[in-house]
Formats: sequence, structure tokens, C-alpha cells
Amino acid sequence: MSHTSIQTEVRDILEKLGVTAADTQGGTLDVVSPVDGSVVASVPETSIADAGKLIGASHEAFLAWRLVPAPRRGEFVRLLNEELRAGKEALGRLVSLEVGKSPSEGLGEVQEMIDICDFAVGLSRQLYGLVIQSEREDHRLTEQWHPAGVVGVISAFNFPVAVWSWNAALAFVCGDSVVWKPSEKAPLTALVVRSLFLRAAKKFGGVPDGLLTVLIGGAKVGEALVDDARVPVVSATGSTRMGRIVGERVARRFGRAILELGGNNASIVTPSADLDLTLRAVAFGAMGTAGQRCTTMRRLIVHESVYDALIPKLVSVYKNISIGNPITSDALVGPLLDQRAYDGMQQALDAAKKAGGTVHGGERVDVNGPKSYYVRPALIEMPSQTGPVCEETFAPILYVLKYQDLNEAIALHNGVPQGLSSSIFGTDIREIEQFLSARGSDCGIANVNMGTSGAEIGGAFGGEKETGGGRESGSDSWKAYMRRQTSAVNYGRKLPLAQGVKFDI
Ligand code: UN1
Repeated sequence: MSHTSIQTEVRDILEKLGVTAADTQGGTLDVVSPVDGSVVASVPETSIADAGKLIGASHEAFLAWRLVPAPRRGEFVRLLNEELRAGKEALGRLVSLEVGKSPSEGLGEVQEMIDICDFAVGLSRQLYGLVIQSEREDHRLTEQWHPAGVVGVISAFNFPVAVWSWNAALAFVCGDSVVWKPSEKAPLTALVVRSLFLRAAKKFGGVPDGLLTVLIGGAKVGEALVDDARVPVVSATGSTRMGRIVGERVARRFGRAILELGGNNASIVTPSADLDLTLRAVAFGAMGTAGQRCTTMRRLIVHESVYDALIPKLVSVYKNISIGNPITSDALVGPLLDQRAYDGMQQALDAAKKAGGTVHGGERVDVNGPKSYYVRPALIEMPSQTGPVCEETFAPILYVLKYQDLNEAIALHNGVPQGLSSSIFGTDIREIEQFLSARGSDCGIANVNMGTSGAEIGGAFGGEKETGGGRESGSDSWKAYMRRQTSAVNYGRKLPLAQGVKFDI
């Protein structure tokens, strides 16, 4: 596929989904397709002054939207979902073109948006509060949930639209407005989503202007969002380095930050593991999306009794895995995002070698010329958990470690600064349950007999330690997008005070 045909296809999709040339051409932000390294659009950036105005408009929109009954807000999300269903093929394809995912993963990303919208529609008739037993006579004690305000969403390139939807679908039914700063590497899919949002708004009969605004640009415009006191909730996905800045700045003004940051996810392979299943799960977990998921499997901790039965087979899978153009081939491994990602991977490989690691794979593969960065995923047998093994390198590198005793494996597993996702392979119920117990995995996600990635939207998504502690998506994550209010009502004629305190005048 030539540069021009990628450009043409991107333009066709943008036009079909209602994004005008004025929004994607002649601007200052070049959008580069990792598929071949060509510039596919040049998007105008949002100035800091405009960002301030848009946040103001978002606040105004919130003041009106919070008054719309929640099930009616759910009806709007249902209409948005219809647009996503109708646009799934085209938007999924654009995800592939803009960030280099395989067609199936591009479509999967849109499916994730559809799923969370379904979830949010149901939620719009729930958002339940509590009735609490009061200690005082003729009193009713309750807890209810109100809309929080403007929700700032900062999303990363690797899930350019799905992660936005985990936040936005919940925020909309919760009565919040949304200001979205997509990754500067992936503004086109965001502009398409905005266009689909506007289509849904029209069918709904109108939503307040500014209910969704998109800020295009880099760190500066992100900081404007993070520092704005009119934004009570900021949800940010990306590196721990970025999250540390966002978390501190939001805390300084007593805002709420929902952080989903780096992962250094490990799986433990126990002696009772089904090794065929393990092999397939590790291949997807470690090499899928070219290792560019927060949930990518980055460490494999293997019991010494199964090491020789598993690792040589895995090395052979690494040797033979198909690497290629995600658009024109069925390759399972597509490109890295850019040169920076490639350089980061090479540095980690060098550091691992220095620390005594045996590296299999990791070399650059020429698929589409010098401007794109395709690599063979790397499997590295490590003598110990040191150096790069304790860091998140956003590339397909799997560090393999050997263990003898499950307690040792769990200590290794938990012995890194990050705490997003984890898994264990095995059929011994004692070992499995120990891994899931309080003395087991310290991560936000702990799976059994599957990899670390590919979570469903129904569960809360996020992790501990340097992963940031935030939870998005399913379960009761919606509570982070609302303001909790405790309310005591005295319907009697006396004024009993709590804790039996007396104050008779
Ligand atoms: C991310 O990489 O930021 O669990 C999100 C998964 C996907 C989401 C990953 N559903 O792998």
C-alpha cells in the first residue's frame, strides 16, 4: 500500500464520518501513520486561550446537563452508541491507520466503546444511593450522588478512542460534561468521535453546546486542562512520568485525579499449568498490539519444572510470528508507534544484555521503508529481576525469570513499582487461590489461565502503586464521576444531637 493510498483512505473515512478538511488539513500538528511513516493529516492545534474558553463552555454545558434526568441522559448515550455501531467499520479502520493496530484490534477498540455505552445506558437508571440507619429518633440518613462537573479526559495513543469512552460514557450519564485531550499522536480518531457525538446530539434534539469539547495539542494544552479549577475531575491515561505531573498538579488545587499509568504486568506459570494454553495466552499477551498496551505481559515467571518444556517452544513462536503491514496483511505484529518507541526498545535490550540477559529477537524488520518501525518481538531470559525488568518499556519485550517456590514467585511478581495487571497459569486450586488472596498479586487486575491484557469493560479497570490507583469503566467506577452527598433529615419535633451530645438553651 503506497503513501498516497493511505492518505486517500484516511481522507475518505474522515469525510464519510463528517470531519471537514478545515479540521484536518493546513494545521500545525502533523499526524503520522505508523504503518508507513507518512504524514496523513495536519491538524490545527487549540491555543491556550481557546482551551480556556472551551473549558468555560464545558462548565456552562454542565450546569444545564446536570438538570436533565439521568435516564434521559442515558438515551443520549444510546444514540451515540447507534452512531458507533453504524460507524464501526470505518472508525475501526481509522484506528488501524492512525495508530497501526491490526484490523481486528481496530474493530475491537470500537466494540469496547459500544460495550461501555451499553453499560452506561443501563447505569443511567441506577446510580443508586443508600438509606442508612440513623441513630436519632425521627431521622432519615441517606447518601445520594450528584453530577461532579467538567471531567477532563487525557487519553493515550494506544487506545485512542476506547479509553475515552470508558470515561465519557459514564460521565455523560452521570450528568457531567467532558473536555477531551486526545494524544497528539492520534487526533483524527478523536475528531471522528466528536463528529459522531454531534450526529447523536442532533438526533437527541440537541444537547448543551460544549457538552463535549476536544483540545488538540501537546503537553501545554494538557496542562491548561489539568490546572483549571473548573475541572473537578481529571482522568489521565499514559506513562507514570506524565501521571506524576498530572496527579501533583490536580492535587494542588484539590481536584480529583483518576490515573491509569504504567504497567509492568507479569504472569506466573506454575507446575500444574496447561502449557499449550499458556503458550497461546503468552503470545497474545506479550506480542499483541506490538506490546503497546498498558496491560501487555512484560514478565513471565516460570517454575523450574516446566521451564524447559515451555520456553524453547515460546522462543520458536517468537522466531516465527508474522510481522507486517497491519492494513494489507494478516500479520499478528504491526508497527511500533515511532522512532522514539523503537529507540526505547533498543535501549532496554542493551540494558538487559548488560544485566546478563539472553535476548531472542528484538531486531528491526523492514516492512514499509525507513520511516516506519517494525520489530521482531523480543523474549529475554534473565538471571534476575534487575534494571530494565523493573521498568515499563512500551514495546514487545518479555522478560523470563525462573522460580522454585510460589512465595518466591509472588515476591518477584510484586517486586516492581507498577501494579496494573497480573495472571497465573495452573490447575492447582491452592496455588491459584493463594495468588488471588491478600498475600498474592498486588495488582488491580488478577487473572487465572489467561494473559494480563484484554480486560472486559464490565470490571473496574486500573491498578495500584505507580499505576496510579484510579479505576475506570465497569463495576462502581461511575462513583468517581459523581459527587457524594450525605443527607440527614429530621422529621420530628425534637432536636436530638448525634453521639448523645446535650446543648439545651
Ligand atoms: C490500555 O492499554 O491503556 O485490557 C488499555 C486491555 C484493554 C485496554 C487496555 N481492554 O488490554
